[in-house]
Amino acid sequence: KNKYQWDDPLLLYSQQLTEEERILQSSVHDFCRSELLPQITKLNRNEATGEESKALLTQLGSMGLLGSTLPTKYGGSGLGYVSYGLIAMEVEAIDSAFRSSMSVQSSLVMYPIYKYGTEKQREKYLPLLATGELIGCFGLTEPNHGSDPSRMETTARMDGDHVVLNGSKNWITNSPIADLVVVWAKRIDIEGKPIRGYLIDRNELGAGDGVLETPKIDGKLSLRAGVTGMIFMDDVRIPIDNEFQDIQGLEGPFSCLNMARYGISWGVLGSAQECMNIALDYTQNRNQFEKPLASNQLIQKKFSDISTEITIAKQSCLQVGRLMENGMASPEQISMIKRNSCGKSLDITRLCRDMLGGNGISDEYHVMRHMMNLEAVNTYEGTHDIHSLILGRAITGLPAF
Ligand code: TGC
Ligand code: FAD
Repeated sequence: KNKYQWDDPLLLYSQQLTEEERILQSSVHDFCRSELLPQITKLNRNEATGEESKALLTQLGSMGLLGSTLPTKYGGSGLGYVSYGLIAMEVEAIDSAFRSSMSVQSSLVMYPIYKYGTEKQREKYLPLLATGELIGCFGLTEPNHGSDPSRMETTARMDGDHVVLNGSKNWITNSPIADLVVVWAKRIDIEGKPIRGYLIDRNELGAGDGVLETPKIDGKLSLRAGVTGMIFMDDVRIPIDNEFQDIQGLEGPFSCLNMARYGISWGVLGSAQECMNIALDYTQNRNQFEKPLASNQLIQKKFSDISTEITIAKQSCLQVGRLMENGMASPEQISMIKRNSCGKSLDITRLCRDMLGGNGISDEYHVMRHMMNLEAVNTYEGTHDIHSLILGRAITGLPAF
């Protein structure tokens, strides 16, 4: 009889990863435990400042974790999508805000510059983004338009060889500390598919180039170890070269979101696995009614459910990652795993919080911090229900938006 490995039930780690992927996963795991874990409770308790968030990105950059799928020529690490997923999982096992910062920099800023920028922009920005010397953000969501970005109100107006941007964006990860702002706006002179992407280099805006403000949003009860803000643009004037070429309409932002949603699908399983491990240790060591909590049937059923969901979810992420590496993945497959991983992981963190009893509400045990983080992760990059509707449209052929 083959021995069951409760910590790798379907032998994903031992049999389905390449040697390089296993080594990478193990080294990122060690880095996260030694460098990131010791910071997290204090950062979360006090809400991270901009300076602290910048320092985190420099740390991630020093390990080659920013833009890791991009070619080494541009400062990337030339890794495959499964490796990217494993990195996201290890980082998010510490905190979703850390993974968020990494996702935005890699998938929502470096990726569009790599895919849609000019060669000059790639050479100028990507290596500095890869080290964390420059920080970027991605502005799609607006105060009046979250799930329905096609109705965005931000405009782009041509002015000779420049573009003038007006509008506001809301809930933007890292906007308060961003040097580069990727922003999506509607060209008022174009009918049909007017949405275009723009790269605002904050350090190059001069006195007559309008006003760009990116205030921080205070008082978050989720992702407190990262900074989130707004973007206000009042006649912000940038060269037309900073409009992304060869991409029109919503396909522009959504092609970036595919990458980030995929990373989230792996990432949240890191949070779920971490909470399971903490709850397992806790219930094996805490006695009530003169026996370990873990010896009760109700507790064991919870662990069976949790382990099954995490294991099946990891397999689905691995399959989509391999399809991406072979150029065969569809956006709906990514919607399926983003929705499943986030919803299930959120439920798992709640169950784990419960198993820790009163101690579960203390930040020293980490579980409730993960639970609160996943409320935001379940909402951003397309809410759980929006991904249901994307899948529903693909199944029935009928859009329900
Ligand atoms: P729809 O008609 O479906 O599509 C419009 C055009 O876009 C194309 N498209 C895609 N292309 C590539 N990948 C995808 N996933 C795509 N989805 C759609 C589509 O083919 C079409 O192209 P074309 O050439 O025909 O024009 O557009 P819709 O307006 O009906 O879309 C509806 C819906 C609900 C699917 C969409 O709006 C949606 O996904 N809403 C959710 C919004 C969202 O995800 N926002 C995320 C903001 S960024 C963020 O949250 C970052 S958090 C970062 C962090 O901290 O980690
Ligand atoms: P709404 O669209 O108003 O939705 C509210 C509720 O209504 C949800 O439950 C939704 O599922 C439901 N709903 C909406 N439409 C329908 C429908 N047709 N049928 C049924 N139910 C529906 N955005 C960026 O552009 N860049 C970022 O970096 C970024 N970072 C973020 C960081 C954080 C911490 C958070 C919280 C958000 C971030 N976002 C970012 C924004 C995020 O993508 C949006 O919050 C998300 O897309 C949902 O939009 P909304 O908040 O406007 O909610």
